[in-house]
Amino acid sequence: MTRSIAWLAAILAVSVPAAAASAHVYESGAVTVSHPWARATPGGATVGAAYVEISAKDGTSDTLVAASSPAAGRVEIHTHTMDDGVMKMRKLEKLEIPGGNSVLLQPSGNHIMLFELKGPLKEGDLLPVTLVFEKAGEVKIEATIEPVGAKGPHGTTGQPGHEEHMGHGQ
Ligand SMILES: [Cu+2]
Repeated sequence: MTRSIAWLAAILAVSVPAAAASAHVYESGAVTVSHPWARATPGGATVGAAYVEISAKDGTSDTLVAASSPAAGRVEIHTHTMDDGVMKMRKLEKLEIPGGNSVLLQPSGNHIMLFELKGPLKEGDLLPVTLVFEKAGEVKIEATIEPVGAKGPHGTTGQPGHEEHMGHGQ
């Protein structure tokens, strides 16, 4: 019940172009997922990546345990590690979200990896992704698809800030 209201609120929030910076935030249980975005994929690429900011309320914690998307055959939680000076991706079985903290998934860091894309991710589209948390359960989000080389959501150049960008225009 609470979750469906939050989901509805999120839909309403992203559908109002002039919405304030609080738009594009999804809440479930103690977990908040903010500013999901993905990079457009070039040509015939069949893999892509999506990024979000996840936080858990003070005094709680949760764990991201899985992800899926109707746009991809398989979705994994990934991290990057340096191995002899070479960046490598490694699958994570889970990603802890400590209470009172915010975990940022971003290029060159933790990310949501999409395999077997059913089509290219096109700039300006929305990519539906379902995140599964141990306690909060499923959180359905829609990632804005940013240009191929984007470093952050909505035309920012890095961290998804909370004040500096305008409405999301969806
Ligand atoms: Cu990856």
